[in-house]
Amino acid sequence: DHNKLALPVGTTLDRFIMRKQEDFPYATGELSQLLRDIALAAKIVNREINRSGLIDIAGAYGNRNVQGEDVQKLDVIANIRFIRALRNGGEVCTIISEEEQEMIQTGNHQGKYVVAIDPLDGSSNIDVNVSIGTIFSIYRRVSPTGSEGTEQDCLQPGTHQVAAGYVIYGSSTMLVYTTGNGVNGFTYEPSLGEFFLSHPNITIPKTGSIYSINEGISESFTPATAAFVKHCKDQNYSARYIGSLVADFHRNLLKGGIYMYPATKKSPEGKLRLMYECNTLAFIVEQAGGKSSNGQIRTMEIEPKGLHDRCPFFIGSTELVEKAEEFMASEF
Ligand code: AHM
Ligand code: MG
Repeated sequence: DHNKLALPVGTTLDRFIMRKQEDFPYATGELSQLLRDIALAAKIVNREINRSGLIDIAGAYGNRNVQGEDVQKLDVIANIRFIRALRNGGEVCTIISEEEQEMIQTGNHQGKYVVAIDPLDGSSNIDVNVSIGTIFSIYRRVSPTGSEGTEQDCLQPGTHQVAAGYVIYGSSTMLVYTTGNGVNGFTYEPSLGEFFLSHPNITIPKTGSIYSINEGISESFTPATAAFVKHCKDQNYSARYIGSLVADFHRNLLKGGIYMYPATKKSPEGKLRLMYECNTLAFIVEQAGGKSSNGQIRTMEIEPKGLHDRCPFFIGSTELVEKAEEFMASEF
């Protein structure tokens, strides 16, 4: 059965998506098309990011470039690029974006999918040449096709995701995604304009010795969070915190570790967003053999109430997340 054979390193993303589709005999190819649309937008955004230092495109919103046009921030540009790609691709009826308060209707009433996206996460890192990322989740709409997507289509729990992924614009650009059948990573070769399979079947180590949390705000940690961080130090774990979620997650995924953005006094629900940050990475980490929760409830089982809900976030190697949950149990 050739479909079940692992595809070799070096397979292009397009070919990989095509071959994976063959594993589902009745697949119509719409999800495959949608993944290709996202990959194309990622290439465009990657190009803009790489040029940002040169053409001052990263200037403050409202600046003017040499042509006298308004210069837009990269997160605004990324938002425009991804929305355009999803609208033109035709498979998506509705988009949730970190950049926009309301649902975005694409006008594709036949589109069967809903996408939740943070087009460019870690924007405070752009100006200082630190890795940034795009984070996306794909859901099947629940309302019938033929009209706009509804709030019900958008507010589905993470367990309903059909695909999830991120792009990391780092020392190299990578796209990592899952359709619920393991996690695969593709590295971008800019001179060829292609993503190539470089990290087949990613699995996260069962445990690790890295903890990632913003300790600058430790004064506002709850006692349980503070106790768990103390535990990490007692174990002599390394502290690693870039402040760019995708980059911090990606490192811990490959090396093992735990990333935390807990509830704080200032933000009792934490900082990160359920729909296009936490659920996305939760699906990926579980597919890689790891774990994600709010300290008690599995992230993907949290019922979303609003498009931009936040939740406390503990994600990474299974043993470390379970240890964190033991500490957090005193708070629930
Ligand atoms: P952003 O969406 O405004 O870019 O913020 C999200 C970022 C994440 O990338 C990162 O994990 C987190 O905020 C860092 O927050 P903090 O600076 O509070 O540690
Ligand atoms: Mg963000």
